[in-house]
Amino acid sequence: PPDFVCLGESMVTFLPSRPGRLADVPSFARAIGGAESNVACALAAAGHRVRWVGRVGRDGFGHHLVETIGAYGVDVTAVGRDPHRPTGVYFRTADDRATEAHEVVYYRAGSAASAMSPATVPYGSVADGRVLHLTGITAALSADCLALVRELTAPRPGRPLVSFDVNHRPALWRDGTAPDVLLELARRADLVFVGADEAQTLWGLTDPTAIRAALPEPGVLVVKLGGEGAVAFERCAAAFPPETPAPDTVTTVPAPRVDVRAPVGAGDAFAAGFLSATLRGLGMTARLRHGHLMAAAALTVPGDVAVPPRRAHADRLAALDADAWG
Ligand code: KDG
Repeated sequence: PPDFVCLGESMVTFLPSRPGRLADVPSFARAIGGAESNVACALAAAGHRVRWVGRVGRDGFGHHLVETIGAYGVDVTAVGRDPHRPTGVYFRTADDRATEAHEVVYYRAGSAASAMSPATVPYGSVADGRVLHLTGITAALSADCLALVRELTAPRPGRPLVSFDVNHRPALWRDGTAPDVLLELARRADLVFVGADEAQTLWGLTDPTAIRAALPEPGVLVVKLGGEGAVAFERCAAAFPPETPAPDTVTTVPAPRVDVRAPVGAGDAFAAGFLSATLRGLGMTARLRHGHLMAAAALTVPGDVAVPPRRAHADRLAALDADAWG
């Protein structure tokens, strides 16, 4: 069985040949995207056994995604192929550092992945890993996809550890339900990643302690503070007497300074570094550092997925003393 199962929609991504408005860009290069498969590729590159579960069309783009993600060493045997619906694609601007000019255009409504549901995704293909990684993107794709994420996050005996990245994508949530749905799902997970910027947009909360107060259930909550770093709340062993809320250990680790080429994919890389270090049983500071190191690799390439540092190299960097970490 795999260490990790990552479930979600992957898309062919078109990276513009130059910065500027999409209306002005003359050509695009094909790449791959999809938050969960980005995490899967990074985890495979870090040496883990990983399966990506998704659904693609029986078309050239679907074949390309499956082949490319498979070439990272990710198990793609459980990916569904839909004979009737297309593989999703998306375009985004190159100078997409949260500027006014930033544009993301999805062509994914009615995609093959939007037909993922408790009926089309066998529970056994998703639940046999040690960790199941999901994101809030899947919940936004269709009612069926939301039902699937609800099923996979429902408490049940033998459930793998559920990791949930809130991943709020405003363009996918037109009906105003994102704040409630994403909070509901995050509260059912064991490990949650959220950006302070997302928490601000969704719930009007930026202070990590306030975010933790709104999301007390997950054993671990990681709040990402952009270029500043990240803070993790980890619930300590059960408190006594049992009605006393278990206290948290709080760990803050600054992010290394890097020359950002494109921020897309950095959150996924962070999650992969953190998850990898978690499975290796590393302490919280090291888990956050491995998250930052993977993110740094993704930030410095134009596409979503970077070649991460080798494990031994990352371990040496993560072990540097606090001075090196700002
Ligand atoms: O995290 C990166 C993703 O946002 C990108 O790969 C595309 O999955 C994607 C999405 O839905 O935005």
